[in-house]
Amino acid sequence: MQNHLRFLLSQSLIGLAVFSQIAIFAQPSSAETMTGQLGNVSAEISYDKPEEYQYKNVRLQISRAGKIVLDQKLPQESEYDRPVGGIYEKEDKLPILDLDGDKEPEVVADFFTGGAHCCTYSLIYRYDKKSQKYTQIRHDWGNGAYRFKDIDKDGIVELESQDDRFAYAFTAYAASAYPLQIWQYRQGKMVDVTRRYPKLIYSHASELWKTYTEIRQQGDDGKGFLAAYLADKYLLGQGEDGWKRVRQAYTKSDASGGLRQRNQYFADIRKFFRETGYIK
Ligand SMILES: [Ca+2]
Ligand SMILES: [Ca+2]
Repeated sequence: MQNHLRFLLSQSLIGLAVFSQIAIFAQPSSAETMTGQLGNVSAEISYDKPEEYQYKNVRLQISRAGKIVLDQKLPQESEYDRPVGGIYEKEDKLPILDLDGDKEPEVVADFFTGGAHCCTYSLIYRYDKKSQKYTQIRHDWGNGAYRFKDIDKDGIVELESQDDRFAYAFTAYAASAYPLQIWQYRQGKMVDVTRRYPKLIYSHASELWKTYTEIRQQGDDGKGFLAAYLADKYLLGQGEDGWKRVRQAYTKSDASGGLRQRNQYFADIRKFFRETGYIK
């Protein structure tokens, strides 16, 4: 349960941070800012004081040794799409860190598009020495969030998250569960490196299984958790063993559904796992 709760908590923390900001700064006027700095790189996100949950004139400025090298208005999906802090250090802190260990800091701007729980995304800016300009990629985290964590202790952070494609895939959102997903930022791209961390996947799978048994006792059929557990098992190269446990478990929970429904659920999993790359 713990991992799942932690992710839910981190999601609602983003919401809380945003709403408390709105509560404090109710009256409109001048700009709000979020800043960060590492070495000679500093950056600032600014926006008009939010009104009615709407954020306007969201701008990013990046400076090197005090000289502004990027100054642009950021594209928002809507006016509810807003910058969020709190993922790294403090709430008003804009993450600037060397994500790939090449001694050049990247700027990471996180956003929340608004709505009940969706969606968060990051804009990652890297400096191109040749053109002396910043280039940017966008990474979508979906309903979930992520955190920076140097998992293998090599001095370069990984971005620990969960596979959001599992939201709504087998059951309602509230009962959905997610396999572990770990990313590294390399040569300007995000690389899924989850399979390199079997110990973490193993304990993640154990947590999912534990939660599955808990929610079964509360009357949920556990379809979301079984699917996420099985995905973790595939990441470990233990798909067959995973299926064995899932088949045994889902027999028990099948009293009302019947054999057809069970077979359909398993077929849906196989199809989804092929589409999402868990089954190769
Ligand atoms: Ca770098
Ligand atoms: Ca690392």
